[in-house]
Amino acid sequence: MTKRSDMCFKFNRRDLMKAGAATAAVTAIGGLNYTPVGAQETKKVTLIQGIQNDQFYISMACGAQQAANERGLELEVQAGEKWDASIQTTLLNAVVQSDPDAILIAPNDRVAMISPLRDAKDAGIAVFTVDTFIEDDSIALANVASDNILGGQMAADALAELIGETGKVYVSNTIAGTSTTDQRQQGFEEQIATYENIEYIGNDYNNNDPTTAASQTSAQLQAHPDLAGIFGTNLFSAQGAAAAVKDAGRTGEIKIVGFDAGPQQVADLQAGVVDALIAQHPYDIGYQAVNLAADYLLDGAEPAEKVFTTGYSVVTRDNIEDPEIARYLYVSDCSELPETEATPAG
Ligand code: T6T
Repeated sequence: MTKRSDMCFKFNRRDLMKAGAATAAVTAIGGLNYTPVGAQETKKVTLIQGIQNDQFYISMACGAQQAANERGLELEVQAGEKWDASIQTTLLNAVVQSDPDAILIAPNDRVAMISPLRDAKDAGIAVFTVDTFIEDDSIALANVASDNILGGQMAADALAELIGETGKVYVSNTIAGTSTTDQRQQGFEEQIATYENIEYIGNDYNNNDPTTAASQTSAQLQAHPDLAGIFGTNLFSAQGAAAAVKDAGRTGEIKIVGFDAGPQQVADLQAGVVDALIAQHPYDIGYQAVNLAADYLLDGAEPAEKVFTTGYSVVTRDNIEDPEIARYLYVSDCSELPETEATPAG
């Protein structure tokens, strides 16, 4: 089977978005809905994001909506207000009650979300994980995500280069048990250990809260006045680290590599507080995951692989104006997507 990631799609995202979702032939007569013989009912897919108000997941939802429009699926998007497995379990259970045909979810914890997702699968719902995964690969039909160990390694190499391969480095991480950020830290630690003149002083967990990330980073700056570099493992960690360095008046002196490419991160990069961003391709994750769900729901085709990996773009002040880079900056609303031709997946 040809994987979607192997195919090139040329389209204008915004025009297609405006075209709206294709609908199945459901007719209302006398207040009753019925589906004519031979017509297929519209399949319903619910995307459960990792958390609300995170431009990574907003961009992912734009790609998911685009694919839903193209494939004639109904898409609903849900998210909890905090990164918390118990809040997400309550939300997931409510979504299961609403009986969608498929659920796409970024699980908040690699272990705690196994059992609620098994219940969803047992209820007859097709489950796909996007971004994060769970430690049981018998539940989701596939995971669509970045290669997060690789991303952590890329961050280590970028930071090593920025600090001239010498000095102390620190990691601001989110919440242990989050598969993506666990793997980014792992990749970073493995790779940074290959630089003999770099000392890794360890990490803090900031509970996915930029204010906590900022105060923890400030404390590390006090404890290690000779700190050379910082890796923020996601959007909120990187934002918090940048705020602390700016506050300490040490912009440019301490190098920061941030994962993700939200608007505040881009502003920090342009202001010289952050030096490189490892941008994921969340639009492509959403686009590809909905297409996999459509293949399964509409054509009965199971995914050819268990894991589909999307790409990265390393964003710096030197390349940020390049349209091939700029199109991967995250958006707060789908209307902000560039008018350029897009090549989803990769
Ligand atoms: O980095 C992304 C995502 O990949 C991760 O799983 C959680 O944090 C983000 O959503 C950014 O805030």
